[in-house]
Amino acid sequence: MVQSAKAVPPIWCPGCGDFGVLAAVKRAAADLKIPTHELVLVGGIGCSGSIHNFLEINGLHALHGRLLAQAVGVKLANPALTVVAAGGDGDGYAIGMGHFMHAFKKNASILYIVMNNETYGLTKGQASPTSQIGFEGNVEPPFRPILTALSIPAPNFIARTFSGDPKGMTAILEEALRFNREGRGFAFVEDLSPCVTYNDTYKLWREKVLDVSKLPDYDPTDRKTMFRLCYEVLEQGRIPIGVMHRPKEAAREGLEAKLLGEKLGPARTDIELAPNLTGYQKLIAGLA
Ligand SMILES: Cc1ncc(C[n+]2csc(CCOP(=O)(O)OP(=O)(O)O)c2C)c(N)n1
Ligand code: SF4
Ligand SMILES: [Mg+2]
Repeated sequence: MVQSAKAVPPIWCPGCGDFGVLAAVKRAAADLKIPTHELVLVGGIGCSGSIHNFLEINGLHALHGRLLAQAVGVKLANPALTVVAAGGDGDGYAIGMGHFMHAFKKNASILYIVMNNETYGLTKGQASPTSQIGFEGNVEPPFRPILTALSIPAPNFIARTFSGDPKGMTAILEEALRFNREGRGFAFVEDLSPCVTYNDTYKLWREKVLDVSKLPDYDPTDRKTMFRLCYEVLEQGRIPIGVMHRPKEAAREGLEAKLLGEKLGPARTDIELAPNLTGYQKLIAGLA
């Protein structure tokens, strides 16, 4: 399933916020000198999920809402790979919500980028779990992914970026990828990525974003403080961006190290079938 592919030109609408993510991923991978054959991008289903087609790396187009399970699988099969999962708010916070929550506690060293445009872009602009009340008849309050992320006590890297600030996004993606490559665990970066066709929020978000690192109490090593700060910023009608959690300890806390230790992983291990053959035959016979 995983294949190296030539990049094709993006098919996104001109001005789509996802272009910012594409440029920042390219820049961050180049700055960190990640060899392209060591980089795997698992895309979700949605406009955002086609991002791997526009990069000359290994790509996998996952099922809708299942990209995290597949990305964790790739990482466990070969922990030497740098694995990025990327998809939309519909993909991650609706059908994929169960996987989203568990990804924090599993803590595999992969980067998950959610391109949040507060709508289902690919299927033509319906309300998503992050849509504001009133958008396309939505009557439900929007889900707040950063607060959920901060409420799960695991040593993850958590941040939010804005496609209108490509420099800031690149710096954060670089830090997230470094965190992964040191085997420290799961990195979640939500990018505010306007859908210029169905929900053009560029102007509004430019006015509302607030970099939490500028606040007096800012301490990304302390979840309680960051939860309170982000909550307060949201209550003021502003949108917090920046690094929201950066674990103090530099330990290798990733799931892959806990399960495999120093082993190379099944994708790089010769598997001998002979010792397991009798057990396998018994299993098959039992199913007959
Ligand atoms: C199992 C399944 N259910 C529904 C769909 C239809 N579908 C395709 S993309 C999508 C939502 C896309 O929204 P989002 O994930 O926010 O991505 P965006 O297009 O906004 O980047 C839906 C519901 C599908 N492809 N598969
Ligand atoms: S429909 Fe929206 S999310 Fe999809 S490519 Fe166009 S601007 Fe981007
Ligand atoms: Mg979306």
